[in-house]
Amino acid sequence: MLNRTLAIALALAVLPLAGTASAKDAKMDGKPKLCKALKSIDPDNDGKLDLTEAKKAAEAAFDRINRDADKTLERKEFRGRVSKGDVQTADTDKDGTLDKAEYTAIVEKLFNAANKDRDGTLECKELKSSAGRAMMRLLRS
Ligand SMILES: [Ca+2]
Ligand SMILES: [Ca+2]
Ligand SMILES: [Ca+2]
Repeated sequence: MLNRTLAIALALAVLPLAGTASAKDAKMDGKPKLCKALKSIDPDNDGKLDLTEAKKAAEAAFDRINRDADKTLERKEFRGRVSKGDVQTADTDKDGTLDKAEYTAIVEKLFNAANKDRDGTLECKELKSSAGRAMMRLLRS
């Protein structure tokens, strides 16, 4: 009698474990893997970043790092974030500062450089390329 009770108890203990295992398997497929870099700037959470999202993040970053709240980023505001070459190319009025249009133009350029498969979006792998990482630096707050 005691053995039979024990057997039932064991069976009951094992059952939920089996259920958990199959639920875990079902979770494996589905959404594309999200990378950490993407999480904060991908509002629709689809695992990829399109140019509209990148530009929006760039404009938000511009406002946050533009500490004196004028219309431009001075060198001390964009220092360490934008490479010297990118500043030279983007600073079309050659005043040594970047306005919002110039800042987002750099983001667009780096976006296109990183988007190797030309599908309109950046996936995690592309974000990890050197152009992708350079772009992410401009989107960070
Ligand atoms: Ca400024
Ligand atoms: Ca300028
Ligand atoms: Ca892509």
